[in-house]
Amino acid sequence: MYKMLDPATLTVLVTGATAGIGAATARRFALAGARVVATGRRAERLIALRDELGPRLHPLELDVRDNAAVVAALGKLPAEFARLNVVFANAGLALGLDPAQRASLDDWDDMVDTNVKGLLYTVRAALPGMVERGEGHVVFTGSVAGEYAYPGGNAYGATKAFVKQFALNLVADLAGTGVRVTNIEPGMVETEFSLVRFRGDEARSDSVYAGAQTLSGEDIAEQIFFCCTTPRHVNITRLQVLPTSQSFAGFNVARERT
Ligand code: NDP
Ligand code: 8X3
Repeated sequence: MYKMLDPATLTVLVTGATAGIGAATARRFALAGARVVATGRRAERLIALRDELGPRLHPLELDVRDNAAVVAALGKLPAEFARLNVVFANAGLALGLDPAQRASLDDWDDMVDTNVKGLLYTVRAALPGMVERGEGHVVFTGSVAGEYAYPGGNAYGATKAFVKQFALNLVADLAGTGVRVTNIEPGMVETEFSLVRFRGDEARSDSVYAGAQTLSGEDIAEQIFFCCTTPRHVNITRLQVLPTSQSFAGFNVARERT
């Protein structure tokens, strides 16, 4: 019988655990017996998760864009949560869908600060401990948007392309350390993602998912749980997960009017 890791032996940090994929992943691990440090900016949602899942979940209000806060928070985790085995750097967002020439530079800054720099801060703060202990797992939420271009994807897709390449370069750096790296690359997942992208416009957000059989946060959480509980000699470096109903549309050609 193939032997998976016992989730009860794992301590998991999840950034962006207040909604969507992160919340589902925090639940998946905690319900399987892992200790979970759940982070995000919305403290009341973290407290609700702790109330739901019990003391196995440690709520930690944290904005990943603030490196000093990330370093301080990870440096003073309670002893039972301090030895992280899994760091899921998931916090991220898309803002807007305008073409580059009309996109907001503030939105681009925010996406780079969160999806790129916040992810780097999280990893840099957590990595030395895992390398020292000779075992650990870094997991990112990349995206199909880091691989395939679409109109309006501009800076968002580029942040996810960064995540993909950073993950691969981490695999190179960490060879022989016992630390694994996985970039999970979802397609369409129905979360608060589009509500954030369209600044709370519910009708526009709903229209993204209308009539489509989407993935849920739970679908992605299950794949992450699988990647993290495979035996330690197995490293799933990239995993692209689409709804069965989603595919790629190919090239578009702008034509002169005849
Ligand atoms: P949600 O909007 O549902 O969740 C995003 C999470 O990120 C929230 O918990 C939010 O918490 C957190 N977050 C955002 N900014 C910060 C910040 N500065 N500091 C800390 N936490 C932050 O979206 P998803 O669950 O869909 O998104 C999770 C990840 O998945 C993102 O990286 C996204 O790019 C990626 N992804 C999503 C896909 C989709 O179709 N939904 C597909 C592919 C990838 P809070 O606001 O409380 O801080
Ligand atoms: C989220 C998927 O296609 O909306 O990363 O960019 S997409």
